[in-house]
Amino acid sequence: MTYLAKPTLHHPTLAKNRVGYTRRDYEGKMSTLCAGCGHDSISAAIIQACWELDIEPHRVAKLSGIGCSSKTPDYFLGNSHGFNTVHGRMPSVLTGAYLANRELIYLGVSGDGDSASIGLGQFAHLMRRGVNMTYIVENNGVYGLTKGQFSATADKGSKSKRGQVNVDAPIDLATLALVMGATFVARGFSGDKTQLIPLIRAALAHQGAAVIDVLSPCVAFNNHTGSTKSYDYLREHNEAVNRLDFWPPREEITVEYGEGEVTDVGQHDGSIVRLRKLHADYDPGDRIRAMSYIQEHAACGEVVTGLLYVDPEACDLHQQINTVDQPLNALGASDLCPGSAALENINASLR
Ligand SMILES: Cc1ncc(C[n+]2csc(CCOP(=O)(O)OP(=O)(O)O)c2C)c(N)n1
Ligand code: SF4
Ligand SMILES: [Mg+2]
Repeated sequence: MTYLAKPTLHHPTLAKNRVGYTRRDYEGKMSTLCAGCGHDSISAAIIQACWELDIEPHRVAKLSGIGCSSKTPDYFLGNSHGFNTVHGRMPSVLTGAYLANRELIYLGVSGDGDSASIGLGQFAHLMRRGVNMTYIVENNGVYGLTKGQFSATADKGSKSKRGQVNVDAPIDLATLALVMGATFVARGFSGDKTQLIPLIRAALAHQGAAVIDVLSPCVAFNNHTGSTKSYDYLREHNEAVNRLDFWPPREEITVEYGEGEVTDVGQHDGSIVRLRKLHADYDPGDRIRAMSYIQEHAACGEVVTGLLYVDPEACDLHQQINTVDQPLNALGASDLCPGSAALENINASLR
């Protein structure tokens, strides 16, 4: 039941992060999802990533659409701001919130139905505008909440639980994010938290549009033979192109690797993404090659995961449209409405 809160009492010896919170302070209510649902593993990875990054929970705004995936923000970061929007409309609400207040850390959580079916237009425009946020798609290839219809990410030829064959071509959200201009694009698997947690940490630190398409099996409707989004299929066909380590600006890099095995990518805020290559020919700095790489491997039934593309020089929406630094609710009436003389000046400058 969604109203079930977890007990707030913490064991006094629980480890605290630098800002004084235990991992449990990043949890939410009890999950009501099916036992074994991939989405719950993603919630756990978000909790771990935010705790490790020493993010103060009240600095996060989590937004979602409609679906089992979009319900999950209730199950993590219970002390953060939250907004559960209409189906497929999270991107525009997130954009508005970000324009009004850039001081929060924006986390969008959505499903493949929410983002690739009803919300496809919203998804595309969010990417091309460079909104500074982390967008996690919990991708199971079906509409889990409405009992397992194929979504637009279901592979052509894959089978439903009742044996129906999907005849439509799939939409690959990582490729679409690349085409539309996202500056951090990754793919993960809910069954591989070792890969997923650093991806979430790096995405949260990225100053631009960051997307992680996380394959997240639906155990109730899409975990059978013939499905290409089941645990078994994803374990067998997962091709990780790299492994990631991530250090925030203030942390000293302590892990050593042999020369030639790793590439360090510095992000705007001084944080470092360290990539260990697993595929010698993969370059996450090459947007065009990333698209063809994903598609070439998809054609052989392989699911490419890891950090697929990053632009460390990303420029975000506020920079592009040159807005004021302060949140709009901190501006006075005279700033928000500077009067007819100011309007006259603007009009004159446009004549
Ligand atoms: C405007 C509108 N149309 C349809 C629905 C019904 N509906 C609810 S959730 C959903 C699909 C959810 O699929 P997805 O985003 O993949 O989430 P999942 O449940 O698989 O995690 C649909 C079609 C709705 N709530 N609102
Ligand atoms: S129906 Fe599928 S997506 Fe929804 S909670 Fe159950 S396993 Fe997860
Ligand atoms: Mg889904």
